[in-house]
Amino acid sequence: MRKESRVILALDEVRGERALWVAGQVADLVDAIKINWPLVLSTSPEIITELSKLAPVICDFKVADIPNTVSLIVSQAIKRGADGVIVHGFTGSDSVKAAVQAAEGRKIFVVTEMSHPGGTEYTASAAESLARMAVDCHASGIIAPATRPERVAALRRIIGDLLILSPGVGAQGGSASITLGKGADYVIVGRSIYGAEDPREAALQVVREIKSAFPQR
Ligand code: NUP
Repeated sequence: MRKESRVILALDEVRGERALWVAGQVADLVDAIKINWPLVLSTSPEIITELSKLAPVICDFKVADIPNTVSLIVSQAIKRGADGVIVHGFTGSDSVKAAVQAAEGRKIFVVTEMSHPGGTEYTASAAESLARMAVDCHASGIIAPATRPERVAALRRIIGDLLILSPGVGAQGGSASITLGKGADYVIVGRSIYGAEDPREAALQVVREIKSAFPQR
C-alpha cells in the first residue's frame, strides 16, 4: 500500500458503474480503495478484482467469527485480489491470528473503537485491549475513530509502529489533518468523496488540506 496522499477512499457507492467511474476518477489521488458490503452485495465479489487493477483494495468485511470461518473469508478476499481485510477483534485472539495467517502476508486491520456515536457504548472501553491484542497477533494495524482524534493519539501510544486507519472524516464530522496530526497513518473518506458531484475535486480538497497541514511530508 502506498503512503503518499494518506487518503483511503471508502467506496460505498452501490451503483456498480458509478463506483468504477469514481474509482477511476480518484485512483491516482488515493493510497487505497476500501470496499464494504454495500458495493460487494450490489455488484459481485468480482468487484474486488476489478478495483485491484486501479489501486490496492481493502475489504472492510469486519469479519467476526470462529477462526475457521474467519480464515475462509480472508482467503477468499485475498484470492480475489484484496491487499488487506478489516476484521473485528472482540471475537478473540484465536480468530484474529487465523485472519493474519490466512492473509499470507497481506494486511489485517483490527477494529478498535468505532467512529459512530454508538462506538462509545461498547467498543470504547475495549479499544485499548483490542489494540494490544492486534499487536500480539501481528496484525498490520488498527481502525481508530477520526471523530475522536484524542483516542487515535491514545491508541497510537499502545500500538507503536502498527498502522492506524481512521474513518469518520467528512460526513461523520472528523478532520483529516487533525486525525493525521494525532498519529493516524491514513484517513478513510467515503461519502464526502464518492457522493460529490465531482469526486476528483472532493478528493483533491482533502489531499490539499493534508498537504497544507504537513507541507514537509
Ligand atoms: O469505526 C468505523 N467507522 C466507519 O465509518 C469503522 C469503519 N470501518 N467505518 C467505515 O468507514 C464505514 O463502514 C464506511 O465504509 C467508512 C466511512 O464512510 P463515510 O462516513 O466517510 O461515508
